[in-house]
Amino acid sequence: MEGALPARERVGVQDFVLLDSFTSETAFLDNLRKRFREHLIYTYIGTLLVSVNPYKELDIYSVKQMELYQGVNLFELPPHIYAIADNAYRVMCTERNNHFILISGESGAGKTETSKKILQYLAMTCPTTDRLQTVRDRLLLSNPVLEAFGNAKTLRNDNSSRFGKYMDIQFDFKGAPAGGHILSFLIEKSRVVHQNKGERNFHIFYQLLEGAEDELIRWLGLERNAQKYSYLMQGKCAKVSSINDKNDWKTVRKAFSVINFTDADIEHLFGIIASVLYLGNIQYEEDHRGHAIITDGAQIRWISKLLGVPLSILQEALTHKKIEARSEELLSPLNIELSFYARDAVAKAIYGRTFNWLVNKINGSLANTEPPRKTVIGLLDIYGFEVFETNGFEQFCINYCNEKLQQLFIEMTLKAEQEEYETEGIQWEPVPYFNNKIICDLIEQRHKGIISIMNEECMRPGEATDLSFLEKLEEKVGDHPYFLTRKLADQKARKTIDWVDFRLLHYAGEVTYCTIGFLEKNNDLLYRNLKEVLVKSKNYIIRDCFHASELDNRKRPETVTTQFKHSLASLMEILMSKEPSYIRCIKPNDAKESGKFDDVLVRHQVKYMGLMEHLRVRRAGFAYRRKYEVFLDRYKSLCADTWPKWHGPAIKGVEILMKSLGYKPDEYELGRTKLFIRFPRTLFAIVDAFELRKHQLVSRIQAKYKGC
Ligand code: AOV
Ligand code: MG
Repeated sequence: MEGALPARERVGVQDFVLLDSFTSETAFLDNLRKRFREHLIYTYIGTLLVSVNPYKELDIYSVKQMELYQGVNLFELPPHIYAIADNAYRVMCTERNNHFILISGESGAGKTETSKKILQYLAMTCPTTDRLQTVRDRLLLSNPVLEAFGNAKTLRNDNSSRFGKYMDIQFDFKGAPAGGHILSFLIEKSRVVHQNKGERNFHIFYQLLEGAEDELIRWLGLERNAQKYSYLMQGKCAKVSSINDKNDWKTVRKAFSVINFTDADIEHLFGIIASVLYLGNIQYEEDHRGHAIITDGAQIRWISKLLGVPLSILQEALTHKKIEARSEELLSPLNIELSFYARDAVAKAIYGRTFNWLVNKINGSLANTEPPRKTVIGLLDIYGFEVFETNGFEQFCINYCNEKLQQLFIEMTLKAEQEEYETEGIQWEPVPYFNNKIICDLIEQRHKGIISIMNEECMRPGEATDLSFLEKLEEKVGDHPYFLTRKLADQKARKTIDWVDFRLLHYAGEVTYCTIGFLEKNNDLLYRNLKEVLVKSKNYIIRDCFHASELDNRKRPETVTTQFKHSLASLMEILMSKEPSYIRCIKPNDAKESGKFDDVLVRHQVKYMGLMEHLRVRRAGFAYRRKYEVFLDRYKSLCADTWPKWHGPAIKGVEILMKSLGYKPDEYELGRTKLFIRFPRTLFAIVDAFELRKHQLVSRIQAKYKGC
């Protein structure tokens, strides 16, 4: 009888560090499985939190739970994302430094849900005033808007993030949320014009058709039936049982008003969304010279109205290309294929840029106008590693981004930690781990990496093709151990790789990429005359998004992967300067089912995330470390010999202090410049909680007297 088992047998341990046979992967998995069966989805490895997606609502996110975790030390309550958030918040308040919480895991593992719940926790539990209430609401409501425009149903996740998001929550000196800022990364705009079977376009299109007020629908000239729009029907699944588009529309609508959208903003914004739908329905036929002409003028008339561009010029731009010949501009008619290309390119461009406009607009409403010094907690929620039957340019970018985050994790935990023991002269048996830098280099190295090779091919318009790109790859990185093509493969692997594919051995598994479309998507060109039309649009969002300076031919725009590489590099810099907390999300099964724990799938994730290595380092290492001076300054009041002032060397003072605190010699080590404690005990917790309460009390008193 299961209920008769001792608690530890039944529910496992809440920190993997406490496992008896801690080095065995099987023991690790057993513990995770036991806990999952008991709906205990969170487990620590020291201060890192492992989360397994329950695929069902659990009663662990109530206001009561939030209150429970407030101001309580990490290990005093069952593992929870609230504990991680609270810990980051408390350290931020007491040490006045910046933090970030890195939430990672593959597609569908639960990153976005975790990030939303953490934001809710911080927004609900931090002190606030009436004025700050608005900031809090805006922070919370920015989520449904960005999800509506940036998430979509994929085969892996019904609410899959198709953009990367890094959000700074700014706190004032009282620890109250004072503002925020969002950085977004590379939205998957190809989804606007094409979806694979079983997938959808971005949620907002369906929400608009299902939920919008009759008046808006009429103004936009739309029909409510998604089947009428070609861009919405390629995946053949406009309706999804887990999604309520009508309700979601209501939330988005409410969010718009809180984020300060005017009626004009809404009209212009949805004018663009509707224009995308109309673009998708434009059809062409061939005239007797093989030139494309638009078959039905209804769509284009609506676009002309909604985007505020002259009909004839728009029509011309969707069927012609402007070319420069001897300082003269000529209009060359397009064939059907190129006209479709031009049509899709506009749809992608206006959607992608409108998304960026939206992020800026939200940032405007979250901007903190108060000058006092602020500290931040950053939340990173990106698109997770993904593998489909066919993987293209988008998966390449997404998986590259995940490689970079894994690299950051390794750099900041496994590598940095072990190097620190060495430099501090602490006795240490190195724990070997797989460093994925080799894959990051393969992708992003200057001149030699896949991105550089792709960019070089993009510089040869008219000559280069996706296949010539593949050949260049074979020539330049063909001997790399993590790269393979059909030509380079042995007999067995050859069967599984097509002639147009290349395969990368990512840290999270093999992915075979089909090169078709790589160059075009990397170039991301929009014909000049289409840009000219958009620059002159009367729709002010479009005008904000397309500047006349783009028409300057001398400037070659950066390719998509170059921009992405740069934005990831600056993200890494931002993160490296902050104190990290980690949440590693695990997907328990591929069927999105609750209660199902697929051993093979989970074991694979535990392996590639380096969780066993992390555990080994944690077990053998020290969870807490501080410079002697900092430690002494903070805790000297706890010992008569070091209070009020210690005059000798800091290391000596720390030694005396540690003894007086009752620590045994094997519980800590004294390094060259720092003190290392294996498992900091609740003593610090008491001190920390005391300090936080003191801090909050002082803030409240200050706030009270400020008004006098
Ligand atoms: P992801 O962000 O990691 O995938 P999500 O956070 O969107 O994954 O989670 C996928 C789905 O799992 C959600 O829509 C919920 O149905 C369910 N889920 C996740 N976490 C929880 C939880 N704590 N409690 C209940 N249900 C949960 V991706 O954005 O595709 O990489 O790109
Ligand atoms: Mg997500």
